[in-house]
Amino acid sequence: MVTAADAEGGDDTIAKRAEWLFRQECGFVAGAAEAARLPEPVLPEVAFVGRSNVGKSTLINALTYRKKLARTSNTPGRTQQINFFDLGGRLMLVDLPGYGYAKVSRSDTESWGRLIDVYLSDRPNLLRCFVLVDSRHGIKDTDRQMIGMLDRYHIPSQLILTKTDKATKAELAGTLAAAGDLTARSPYTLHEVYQASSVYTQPLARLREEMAALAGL
Ligand SMILES: Nc1nc2c(ncn2[C@@H]2O[C@H](COP(=O)(O)OP(=O)(O)O)[C@@H](O)[C@H]2O)c(=O)[nH]1
Ligand SMILES: [Mg+2]
Repeated sequence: MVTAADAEGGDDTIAKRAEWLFRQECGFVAGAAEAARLPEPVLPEVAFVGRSNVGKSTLINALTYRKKLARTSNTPGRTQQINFFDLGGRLMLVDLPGYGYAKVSRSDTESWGRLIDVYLSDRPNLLRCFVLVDSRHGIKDTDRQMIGMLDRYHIPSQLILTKTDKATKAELAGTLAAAGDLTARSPYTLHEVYQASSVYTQPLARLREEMAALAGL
């Protein structure tokens, strides 16, 4: 097998390995709207979750240097399925359906809960769930509920503040403070809080390194 180190001429830093990993082929594997359609839990897996429109699809595209891998949309609340993307046969990237969209019906909210519940309750290969929060809007009750759910399932979570290019300094500082409070209180949430933007993508390198490490590279 060609390893990341080989591909990079033996230059074996985590930064290089992460860069290598995220430039590997990445393909859509499955879209599961029901538990029966979930792919086998074979690869190490990381999931992305957050309120509708928070920038999940945009982040997955930016991380993988692609434009249209995960569908981005201006119409929130549409993707009610769990989408799986295989990155180089090393890591599964999982786009969970967004929550907290006001116009979604109660029955849709319930089916969202059931699907997420089934997925989170029985996914031994799920190594981390990244919870995305809009850096302008701060942490909402639905985000706290999501973190609470991940805690109950003992799934390590980590916050990513999105759209930092659009936030004022005061908004970002407020969201960072709230994020600090939350991570201090939530037993399964890592303390490091990431920032992400589709405009200033340099900080994404750190996030890729974290995921490459989870993939065992
Ligand atoms: N300026 C800016 N816009 C963003 C960023 N991330 C996402 N968006 C926009 O926010 C909207 C929702 O993004 P999308 O990725 O579809 O959100 P999702 O519903 O969480 O998957 C789209 O119009 C994106 O172009 C960002 O970092 N900066
Ligand atoms: Mg999306």
